[in-house]
Amino acid sequence: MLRFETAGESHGQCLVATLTGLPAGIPVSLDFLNRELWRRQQGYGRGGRMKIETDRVEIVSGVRHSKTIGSPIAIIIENKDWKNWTEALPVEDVDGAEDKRKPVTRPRPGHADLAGCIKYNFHDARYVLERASARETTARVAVGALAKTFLAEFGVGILSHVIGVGGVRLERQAAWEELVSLSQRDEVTLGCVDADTEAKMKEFVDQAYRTGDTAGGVFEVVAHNLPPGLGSHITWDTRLDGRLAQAIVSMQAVKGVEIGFAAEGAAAFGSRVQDTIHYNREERQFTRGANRAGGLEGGMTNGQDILVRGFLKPISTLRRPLESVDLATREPALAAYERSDVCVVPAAGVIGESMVAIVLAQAFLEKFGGDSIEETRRNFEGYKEQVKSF
Ligand code: EPS
Repeated sequence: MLRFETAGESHGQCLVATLTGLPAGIPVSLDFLNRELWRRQQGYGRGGRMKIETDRVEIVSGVRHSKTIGSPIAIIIENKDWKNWTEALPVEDVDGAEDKRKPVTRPRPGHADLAGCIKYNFHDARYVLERASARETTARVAVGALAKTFLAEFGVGILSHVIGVGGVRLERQAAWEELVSLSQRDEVTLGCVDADTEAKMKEFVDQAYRTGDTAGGVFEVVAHNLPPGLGSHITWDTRLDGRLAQAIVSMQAVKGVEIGFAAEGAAAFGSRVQDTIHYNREERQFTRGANRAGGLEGGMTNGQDILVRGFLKPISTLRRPLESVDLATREPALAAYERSDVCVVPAAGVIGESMVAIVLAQAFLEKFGGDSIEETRRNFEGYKEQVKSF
């Protein structure tokens, strides 16, 4: 079973991730992992923190001579900002530490602050926000990059693009090649494949900047070249659609998820929604009339591209703060503001890719298993033969 965990706080020493269950023999490129971390840091609307950090992985176990060795992989990503927080967040209490705290007593509507304080019996939201922060997603992206590396061995690619910012929507489908070239860009604006739409998205973000507000949006993750039959229809918790939905909604600020054209489908007649089935005799292959199901039927991959969309609410830390209550005085007060991003939809797309990659790598290993990449490959090739001669 492939599993991962993250630890680390936004202004602590570092972020940590462990990934257990990858087969031995997968070639690992630190350049690729770091490039993925770089992609997560980009986008028009990112805040001051991204000017401080240059995220880079340090792998401390599980990879030797550029290959996985089967043992748990442990990753560390340094927080450069930690040097500004060593006195405010010491591990060991020392004399005078109390005065150096940076308490947050005016919870931000929409953030974890208030619920977390009530739950953990804190009267200062500092510890809650330190862990709830989307800084944690740096560790997810590092793990996701390893999952992508594993899947790439079998020709599977996972990329994303931004299809909505505020009220602006991309009105067409993007081709896989467009996502590939988007991912290779060295400058990221809003991660949209269409220049005119992206310009309108930028205007929306500018408006948020001008008014001390924030902007949400929608990203789409596409998983390309998957074999049919990952996941299963037989039990609720093996259904791949459910597992992908959980992975996407677990991301900070994501409030909704859509697989395929779910919202459109709910408003249309059934005859217009299902992807008709055809057979190409020459290629001896089943083909489909469309991909409205987003590559998943009955909780299994059907061989078409997986399409998963995440709906991101606007970030809850506002420069022009909303009404709240001071936890100490219980008097009305404006919510806390230190600094924040204005829009993070392109970064969320990269995180979404990582979450999808991790879930698909899990499903892949459930089906094909293997302690070494050679063993996984043999099992995979055997299944491919079976599918071909079906
Ligand atoms: C983030 C780092 C954070 C925020 C953001 C994501 O840094 P800081 O809190 O020091 O500004 O920029 O986190 C949030 C949006 C949030 O609500 O906590 C990052 O590395 O992505």
